[in-house]
Order: sequence, then structure tokens, then C-alpha cells
Amino acid sequence: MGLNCGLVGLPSCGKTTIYNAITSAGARSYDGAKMNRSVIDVPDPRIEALAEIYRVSRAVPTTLEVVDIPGLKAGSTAKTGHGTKLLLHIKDVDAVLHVVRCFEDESVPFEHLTIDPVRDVETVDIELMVADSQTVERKIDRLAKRVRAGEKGAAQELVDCQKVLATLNEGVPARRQGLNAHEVAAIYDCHLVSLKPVLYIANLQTSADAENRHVKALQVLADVEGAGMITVCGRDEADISQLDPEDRQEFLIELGMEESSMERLIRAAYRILGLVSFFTVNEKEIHAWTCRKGDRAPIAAGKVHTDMEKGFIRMEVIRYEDLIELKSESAVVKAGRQRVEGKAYEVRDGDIVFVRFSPP
Ligand SMILES: Nc1nc2c(ncn2[C@@H]2O[C@H](COP(=O)(O)OP(=O)(O)OP(=O)(O)O)[C@@H](O)[C@H]2O)c(=O)[nH]1
Ligand SMILES: [Mg+2]
Repeated sequence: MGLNCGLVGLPSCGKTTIYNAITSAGARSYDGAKMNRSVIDVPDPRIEALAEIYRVSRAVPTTLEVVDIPGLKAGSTAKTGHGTKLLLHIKDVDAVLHVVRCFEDESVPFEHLTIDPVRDVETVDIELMVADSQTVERKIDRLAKRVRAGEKGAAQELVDCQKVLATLNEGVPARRQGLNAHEVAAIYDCHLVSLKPVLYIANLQTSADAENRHVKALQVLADVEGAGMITVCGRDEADISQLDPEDRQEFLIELGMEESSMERLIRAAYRILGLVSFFTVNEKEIHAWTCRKGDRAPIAAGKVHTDMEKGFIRMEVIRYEDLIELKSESAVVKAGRQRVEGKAYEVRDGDIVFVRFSPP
């Protein structure tokens, strides 16, 4: 299972345009309720190098799924319930890609007459928090019954949920509440949308706007909450994504970009989510996988196959750098650099792993 990111933002901020820039999907802008979805390969030069060393013909990259969620209107979550439906889609994503309009163009209608990233982020955050308040309130109702029934631990869980709710109602998204471990545990099953890690995407007209006051304001906001921000020239990059791959680089450089928005986005998403890539090899292929930094060996093994997680025995690990230096797995083993790790091992970026497990 790859990582799943959802493009979120006000109507007409450029989500579908950026979706096209990232995925080359060529989706049309429309105002329907359908979700655009694409799975993109995460580029990683290491897998080609590994395929050569292991002499396998197939190199399978790890993937990232991008979902284009229709725009959230101010007040829609509380009033019509339409926003509530959209928020269900946000509940499913691992990370929010919050698109913020930073381009001025009178020919493109917008919710407001002015461009104001801070106002727009607040508007969307309010929708997320309204939905979260409703979710936590429902949980509190259920918890109150469990407390009355004398269930052990329920009273503390109730206190934690009440605190989160009160702070949401003060206008602080869950991700900025500095929750401690048991507060996070108390609301875990609520899948709060305002708790999801956010990467802000400033949608610009041209790269010359990268220093404009709107982008600066968004950068300050992102820095304050410790989130990431990238800039994308939505319309131009969506056009470029439709060109032949050989021509794309040239046009990107003309735009003042070294990497495509897809590459910049993946890099930033990996950073904010603390993701790592590891590899498995068999006779036919080398495969890259994604897990979170700090994931223990059985959890990482579970990304490859659930049986590997359930029946996990041990993991044999080789480092990518050792393989590149010594040029073959047998040389790495001979040099005593292969390690055998147990259930407590935290998989690291660049590990090449072989999982020993007992099949069910
Ligand atoms: N000038 C300019 N227009 C843009 C840019 N990015 C998007 N647009 C235009 O803005 C309009 C809305 O873009 P969409 O990508 O459909 O916006 P959206 O956020 O998906 O809108 P909804 O799905 O309705 O919420 C379209 O006409 C785009 O061509 C940009 O960087 N510059
Ligand atoms: Mg759209």
C-alpha cells in the first residue's frame, strides 16, 4: 500500500489543475462531485542501481496516490451537509495537500474578490474543525454511556476528548493542539481531518511570483505550524505535463523550475510525513516500498504482505550504501555487514530486506 494524499482547498483555487500537473492525467475542470484519482510512481534512482546489481529485469517503484477532492465552501459542512460528504474523503487520506490560490487573475472567478492565503487557509480549517467537532461530540456521547456503565479508563478518555473538543471550538485545528500521547490515543478512532499532516501548495501564475506577498504570507503560516510549503505554477505545469517526457525538462527550465511539481511534491510529502523507502528483491524483480520512520520490522513487512506481518520471524537487512560499495550481496555478507534483526528493529531508508516468516 502506497501513501495517499488528498488535494483540498477552496473552490477554484486550482486543485484539479495541480492534480493534472502532478499526475499528467489531463482531467478536465468541472464542478461535479466526482473524485479524480491517480496512482503515481515515486521516482527513486536507487531501484535501477539495485536492479543492475541483482541482475533482475524489473524494477517496481513505490507509489503515491493523489485524490482531487472538490472545493470546500465556507459554511458547507454545517449547513448543507455537502461538505460533510467531501470531508469523508479527506478522512481517508494520509496527508492533506492544501492548495492555496496565490495568483491574481480576474478572468478566473473565485470565492472572494481579493487574494488572501491566510484567510483562505482559515476558511478551510474552519470546515475541517466543524466536521471534527461533530465527530468528537458523537464519541463523547458514546463515552458518557461507557463511563456510566463504570468501564475502566473511559473517564480519562472522556476528559481527553472533551479537551480536544473545547480546543477545536476555540478554533485550533487538532494538528496544532500539541496533543500528548494519550490524547492522541483517545481520539485515534475519530480519524480527525484537522489532525492530518498538511503540505501547503501555493498556486502561482509564474515562477517570478514565488517571492510575492501572498506566497510569503503562506510561508509564514506554514512555518508557524511546522508544515511544509511548495510553489507550483499550476496552469503552466499542467500544460507541460501533457508534453512528451523528453520535452518536459526543457520547458520546466524555461519556467525557472529544476524539478517537476510531482518530484517536488513527493520530496516534501516524504519529509512532512517522515516516510522512508526500503526494498525487497526476488529472482524476477526489485521492489521499493514505503513505511513511516520508526515503523518496526513487522509493520514494514506488512506493507509487502500481511502474512509477513502476522507470521514475522526475523528480517535480514543489507544497507544500500554497502551494496553499492561492495557491488554484490555475497560480498556484503562476506564482509559481515548483513544484519539479522528482530521485531523491535526500526526499518531505515535504504534498507534491503529479506523477511523470514511462517506462512499461515
Ligand atoms: N491564471 C491562472 N489560472 C489558473 C491557475 N491554476 C488554475 N487556474 C484556473 O483556475 C480555474 C479553476 O481551476 P481548477 O483547477 O478547476 O480549480 P479547482 O480548485 O479544482 O476547483 P473546484 O474543483 O471547483 O473546487 C481554471 O479555469 C484554471 O484554468 C494558474 O496558475 N493561473
Ligand atoms: Mg476541481
